[in-house]
Amino acid sequence: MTLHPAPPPIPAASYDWTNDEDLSSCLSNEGSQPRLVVVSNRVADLSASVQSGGLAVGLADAIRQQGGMWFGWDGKREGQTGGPMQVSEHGSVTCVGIPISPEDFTEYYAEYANGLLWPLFHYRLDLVHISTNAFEGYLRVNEAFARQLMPMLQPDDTIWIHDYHLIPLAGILRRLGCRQKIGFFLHIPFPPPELLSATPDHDALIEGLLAYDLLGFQTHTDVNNLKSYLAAHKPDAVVGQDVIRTGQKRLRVGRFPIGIDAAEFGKLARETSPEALLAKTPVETPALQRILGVDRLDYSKGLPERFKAFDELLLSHPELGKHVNFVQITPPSRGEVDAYADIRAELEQLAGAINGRFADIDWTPLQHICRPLPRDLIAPLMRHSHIGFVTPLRDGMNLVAKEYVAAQDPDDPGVLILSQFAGAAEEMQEALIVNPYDTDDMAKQLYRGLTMPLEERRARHAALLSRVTDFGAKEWAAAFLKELARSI
Ligand code: GDG
Repeated sequence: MTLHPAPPPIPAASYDWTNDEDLSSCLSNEGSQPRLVVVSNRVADLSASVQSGGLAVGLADAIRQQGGMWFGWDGKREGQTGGPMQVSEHGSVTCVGIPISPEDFTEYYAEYANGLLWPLFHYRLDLVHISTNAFEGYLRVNEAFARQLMPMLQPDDTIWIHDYHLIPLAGILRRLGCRQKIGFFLHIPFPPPELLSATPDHDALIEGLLAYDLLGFQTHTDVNNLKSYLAAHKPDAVVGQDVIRTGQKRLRVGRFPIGIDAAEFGKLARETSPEALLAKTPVETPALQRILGVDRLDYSKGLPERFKAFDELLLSHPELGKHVNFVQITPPSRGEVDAYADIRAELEQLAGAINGRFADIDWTPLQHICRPLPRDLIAPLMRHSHIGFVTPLRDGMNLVAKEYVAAQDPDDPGVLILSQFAGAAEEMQEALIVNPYDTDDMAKQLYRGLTMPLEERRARHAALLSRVTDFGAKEWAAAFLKELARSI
């Protein structure tokens, strides 16, 4: 059967590891591989069952399989930057947590990383706050990371730095004498040059990126945005398919779409029966068909638009009343940033209006659960939901889309509705692809998903599942590290 029309051609950009047939040879960690040192803003708690953040989930899957050291902020707010580190062992992974002072937390994390870089990189200039102090705090904390990491490094280590909090880190490490290979992976989108140049620090950020040996992005669009920036603002840079040269410096660049451990997630989803699931969750029983959203509370996730689309679905299809419900799980994040308090208030108002209009004594149309649920409940909940509703306004990748596919029963799968602006849409064209700003069309696609024939659901799901399974967390890490090893 024919599914969607063929996806639009993807512009040529960089080495595409998803076509690398030799990849399986570098998936094994046997032999004398260099030690992997992962650095991210925060070290995830590898023993926790609740990790509501894509970086923690994706990286935890990858580093557990590879082993090594994971270095980052200890997550507390009362320490002194540069103070004593906390070291803990989790199987083959050593976790090292460093403290950050409350002032540094505010300037580096709340004001610069999440008050400027996050909205800017998600194309939200309207939410960007510019402050010189914040940039200085950002550099200061990156310097503290570098100074505490340096003495722990071994000569043959491979260093893999993650995400927008730590862009300047490689440049500082080099200044302190670090000679090991250093790669960088950006988990969030990389914006077009017109947007990036809205921050006065854009030159410094780009110089920071150019100090790495390998830059990894989620999508072709992100890679091309970096190349467009260099073409517009750094005429001395020579930009090839996979290689950038500036002066004496040569680095590689590539697209490495992050994945999940699909087999593990699928197993987790199968382990709990629908009856046991209902006994354990705050989700109501009577809905015949469930629409499910799972997102950190964040304005980039398109939640108000999603609520409005559900409202339009109920308005345009009154016959669905009492036959469908929408469960949105939204653990709060970054409460110290104003925009996050605003989005929460807006959602509470919308949810109240929708339930006020449609609810009945035996039916709550929209359940908005504003707290994290354990992963072993999220997975079966996804399996027993008819629609995975994943409609960010902009997203680096979006692991929830992949988890929803991995959780389904292939004989009777649900339907994924996916935003065209999620990085995952580049690989997941058999989903129902929607414009997350177009609430009318999203309502129509919800109806289409709820009424889709079994044969079509199976065909779409089979295509999606094979891709999610073939290019998972392990392949993502292996591909990045293989490319980093090739860099000079
Ligand atoms: C960033 C980028 C990129 C969510 N709520 C709960 C919960 N989660 C889990 C999900 C999923 C993860 O958190 C969220 O990952 P996403 O990828 O969807 O989004 P971000 O947190 O914004 O992640 C993103 C990612 O990094 C990786 O590179 O894909 O684009 O923004 O795993 O299941 N988990 C539990 N309870 C919850 O309530 N246990």
